[in-house]
Amino acid sequence: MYRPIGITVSRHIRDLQRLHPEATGDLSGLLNELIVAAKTISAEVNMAGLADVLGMSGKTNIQGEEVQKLDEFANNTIKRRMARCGYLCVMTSEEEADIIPVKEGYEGNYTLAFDPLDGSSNIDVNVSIGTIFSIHRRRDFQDFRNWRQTDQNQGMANAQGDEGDLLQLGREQVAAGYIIYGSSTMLVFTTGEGVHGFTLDPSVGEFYLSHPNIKIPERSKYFSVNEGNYGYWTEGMQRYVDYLKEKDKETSRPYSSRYIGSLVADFHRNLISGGIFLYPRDNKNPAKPSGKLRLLYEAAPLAFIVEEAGGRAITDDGINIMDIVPDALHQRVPLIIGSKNDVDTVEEFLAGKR
Ligand code: FDP
Repeated sequence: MYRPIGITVSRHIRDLQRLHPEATGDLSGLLNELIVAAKTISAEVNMAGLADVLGMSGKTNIQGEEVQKLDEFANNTIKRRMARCGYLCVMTSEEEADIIPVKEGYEGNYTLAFDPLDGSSNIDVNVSIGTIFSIHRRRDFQDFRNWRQTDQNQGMANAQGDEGDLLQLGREQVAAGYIIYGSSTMLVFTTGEGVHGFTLDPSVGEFYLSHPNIKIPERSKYFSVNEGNYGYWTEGMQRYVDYLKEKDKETSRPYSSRYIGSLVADFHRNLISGGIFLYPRDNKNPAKPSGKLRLLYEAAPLAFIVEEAGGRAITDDGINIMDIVPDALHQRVPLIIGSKNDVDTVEEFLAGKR
């Protein structure tokens, strides 16, 4: 069978590295290891109905949610592979209460925050789910690099990273991305040089560049929100969603509603076709006054991607997601993310200007 000669993701990563003559290759190595973990998870997800991997694991995670077997598999796959990859100093997972140390002797220059399998409630019903990741430099990046290049026996008492290395601004990310396990498996990521998408060819086990330099349309006609929560929203949010449903030819209203309930899948569709995703704060659950989605594992990495693609990500009080200083590993934030003009409009409603 004829196959076009595609650009593999590893070649693309090498090409990106060439743009930075000072690069050591560590970030490239880290991304490549993560991609191996993603392929392993993808293979397992594809077998979900056949192998005994559906259903609950019998455990509960830090969020108080029941852990599915596939969640646990994805978490362990990433954790075990990345703990010995040699490029990380500390990790955090949406599924674990505390920081995850790396294997002693394998400490490196970066940190990793990951949501191993986002959209877990969709696992058993064959709906797209995904893995999200966010990478920062350790805080003492330069000292650590110098130390490694010179005398390794002096100066750095502890090469392991700590919670402070993980609680950094979204704006400080050096890479972020997601793998969506959908009708095909796709990897979408940015290192701050545009957003690029790769599709997995399962017959050769390789990701090929299929969506170079993704740009999100400036204005869309789709909105994604769990409207079941309407009665719990602020008045500004209710008025905005009412506005989207009004008829007006000039602004292409009413918008169409598209909500999968799997953040990666909703985000991916909006990134490619245009759209706005909203998970605002609500007064349904007093224990979650800041909305549902997690800053480190969901909001910040997707905000980096959407900004690189020309879109915006804010909270429902107008704060840029990338500028929030995290105060806890599992911090939740209200999230409004998507096409630039749509985010501008909802911002006006929430600020009471409309
Ligand atoms: P899930 O609970 O299935 O894991 O953050 C988790 C998440 O899914 C997102 O992927 C999704 O966008 C959102 O929660 C769905 O929440 P609702 O069920 O409240 O709409």
